[in-house]
Amino acid sequence: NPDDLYPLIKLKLAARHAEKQIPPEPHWGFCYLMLQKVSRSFALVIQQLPVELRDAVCIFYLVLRALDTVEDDTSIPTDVKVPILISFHQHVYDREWHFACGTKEYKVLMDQFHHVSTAFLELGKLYQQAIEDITMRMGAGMAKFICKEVETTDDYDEYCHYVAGLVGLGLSKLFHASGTEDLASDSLSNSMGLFLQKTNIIRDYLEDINEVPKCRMFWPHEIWSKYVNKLEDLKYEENSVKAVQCLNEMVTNALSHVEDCLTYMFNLRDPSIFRFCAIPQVMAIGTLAMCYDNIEVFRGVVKMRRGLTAKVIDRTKTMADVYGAFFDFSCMLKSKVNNNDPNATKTLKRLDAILKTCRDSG
Ligand code: RWZ
Repeated sequence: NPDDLYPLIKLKLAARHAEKQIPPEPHWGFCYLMLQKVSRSFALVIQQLPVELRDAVCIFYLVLRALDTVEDDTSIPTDVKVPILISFHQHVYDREWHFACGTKEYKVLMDQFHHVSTAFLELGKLYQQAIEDITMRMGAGMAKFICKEVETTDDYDEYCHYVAGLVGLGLSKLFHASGTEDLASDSLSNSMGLFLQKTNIIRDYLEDINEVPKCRMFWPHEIWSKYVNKLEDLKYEENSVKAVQCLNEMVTNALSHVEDCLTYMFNLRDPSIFRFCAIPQVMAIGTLAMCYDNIEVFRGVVKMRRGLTAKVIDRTKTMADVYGAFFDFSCMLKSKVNNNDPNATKTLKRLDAILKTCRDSG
């Protein structure tokens, strides 16, 4: 029983129930408790959304988290897994449906999935349709990539589209359904997800490569094969010059999405939706600035310091703040570019374009 495991979170939830921020029914209690457990940072930014939208985003997140738990569970044979991924969007409507997999808090989520279905069925029809549509497309995309390696940079963009770009498309639909926002274009919404996903993929190199039993890697062969013969060779000391050059090319690739992200955020109206979108984006550019030319990415996980994270959350309120932060982190990146780096020209070109956008608009 998750309620016994996390007394502190339970206390916090009780306080929020008392403030009428969470519906009192047990399925909603379970969903918000689960959200806290599986993603502290997401639970933090979701809190500022208007109530109706927040409930939809919470369920959207948990449904995708459950889908991801199925994809991630290496003990499920492919011939069992693929049909589940493909039909997952239908199970969301079925309070009786159940599939045991995953470990720890993800196992709890799967075992108690009926709470998520129950909450889903209480959402407005438009929210339900948006969540179903994205779940269907993400499940199909995950199934496609189970037996497919990330070979080219196009594959990389395609994989990131399924696991993150579609989240962007879905969120844009939920924002629009809530009434305050215009419907953003698919292309800009996709970029919002790709920028975050690519940043995570870069930052998590070591975590992913050391994963047992199965290490699924998302760095595209087309990029790393210019520097090493095997992806795991990047972590060995003797390859550190090549490793950092490869890392810098990955960062340069991620920077290609920044201008779309700035346009997307510029078009938002509601201040709470704006903050919900902007905080993770500012953290991402900050993370890229820390990772660039940093051999530590191959030695451990490079994370923004707690204090810097708190600063970002506190100081990301308006578009001017976002331009300011992207400007500062791009300057920091620019100062780290070494003329000997094989992609220096391309990196500087992308950074200068971002700096110009921030200067002209901010
Ligand atoms: C705000 C328009 C949050 C777009 C992408 C941002 C995050 C990285 C993590 C879109 C369930 C979320 C955990 C799907 C598996 N992508 N992706 C706008 C955005 C879902 C789990 C987390 C993936 C994963």
